[in-house]
Parts: sequence; structure tokens; C-alpha cells
Amino acid sequence: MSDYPTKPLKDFREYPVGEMRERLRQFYAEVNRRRSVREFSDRPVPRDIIETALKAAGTAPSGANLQPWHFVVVSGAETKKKIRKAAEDEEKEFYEHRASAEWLAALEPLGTDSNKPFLETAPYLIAVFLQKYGELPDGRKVKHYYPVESTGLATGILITALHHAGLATLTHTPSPMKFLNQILGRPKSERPFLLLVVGYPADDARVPDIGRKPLQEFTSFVDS
Ligand code: IYR
Repeated sequence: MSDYPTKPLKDFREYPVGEMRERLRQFYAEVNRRRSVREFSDRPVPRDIIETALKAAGTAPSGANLQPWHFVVVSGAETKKKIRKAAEDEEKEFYEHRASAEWLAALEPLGTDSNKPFLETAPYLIAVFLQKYGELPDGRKVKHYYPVESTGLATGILITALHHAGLATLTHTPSPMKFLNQILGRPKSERPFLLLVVGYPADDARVPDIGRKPLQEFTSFVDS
């Protein structure tokens, strides 16, 4: 055993199995209502709501607990406009040239195109960056482990927390999105992971009529 300090696991809670089932039933029902939304209202959302959701994201497990992520919360009109312009330029290239016919066919049910008005309408854009390595104040580099997996886990918790709070999100991945480093002044040790659009849905928001795979299709059990 190492000599690092430990403390008792006092916050763990066990529930009777019946209660476990009921809690999970409710949790599943709640997360199953989550939909990616592409039509946002400009209604404001208090900043402390976003801060608490980010604290929840920051509880994610990470490689060697190095927490290799950084979140930039954008609410200013000027920066949102710059991001929209840069994202739409990339998306135009994507839809008109870069995307394969197969990729465009896969996107068909989502009805997406290169027009991204929500990048200016929604009250918040949260740019998620993964830190390829850490940087100490003296300039030395700290190796990060599993930054992609860790940042993915943190982002999943963030999306779930915002949904739990009654907000809509869209995971947006303009590709390439290196422009986010430049617009947001992030160092080259950080790679843009995704752009999360956050706010209330527009009053008349519609979503694609698509569904989720049943459990049997994405799970197998090995009991032997
Ligand atoms: N980035 C583009 C295309 C796109 C790609 C995937 I994979 C999606 O699930 C949805 C869209 C866009 O945002 O339109």
C-alpha cells in the first residue's frame, strides 16, 4: 500500500433492492426524456445553474484523477457571433465537399445543414476542451492519461446535469474546430472536444422522430 492519506468512505449510500429499483426506474424515465435540441429560445438562464452543472461534470472519474478538461462558458453576443461564423464556414465545407455520401445519408434523418442559428440564439455555448497534457506554473508538462475518455465522461455528466435541471442541450461538433482555441484563447495543450449549446428549447421546437436501440441490441450478458 502507498503512504498517501486515505479517509473512510462515509458518503456511500446503500438502498434496499426495492428502493434501488424504484430510484433507477425514475432515473431512467428522466434521462430517457432527453433529446438533442436544435431550436433554442433566447430566454436567459442564471449563471449559477451553469456553474453547479459544471461542478457536477467535474466529479467525473478521470485517468490518475488528473481531471484533464477545461470548460469555457460563452454568453457574450460578440464571441457567440464569431463562433457561429467560424463553425458555419467549416460546416459549409463539410456539407458541400468533405462529407461522404454515406455520412450525409446517415445525417439525413436529423435534418441538419450548415446553418447554425442556435449558436447565437442560445444563452450559453460551453466549449469543452481536453487537455492533452497539464502545464505546471513553472512551465513543466504533466502527462495526462485517458484524456479523451475522461473528458467524455465529464461531458456526459454535464449533459445529464443540465437535463436534470430542465435545460436543453445540443452536442455540436463542427469539424475541424481548432478555431475554438483561437477565438477563446486556449493553449495548444488543449484540444476542442465539443461545443455544448445550452438553453431552453424554442416554444415550437421540433425534434427528429428517431428512437433508441432496445437493451438486447446493445448489451450482452455472460453468466458462465
Ligand atoms: N457537424 C455537422 C454534421 C453532423 C455530424 C454528426 I456525426 C451529427 O450527429 C450531426 C451533425 C453539423 O453539426 O451539422
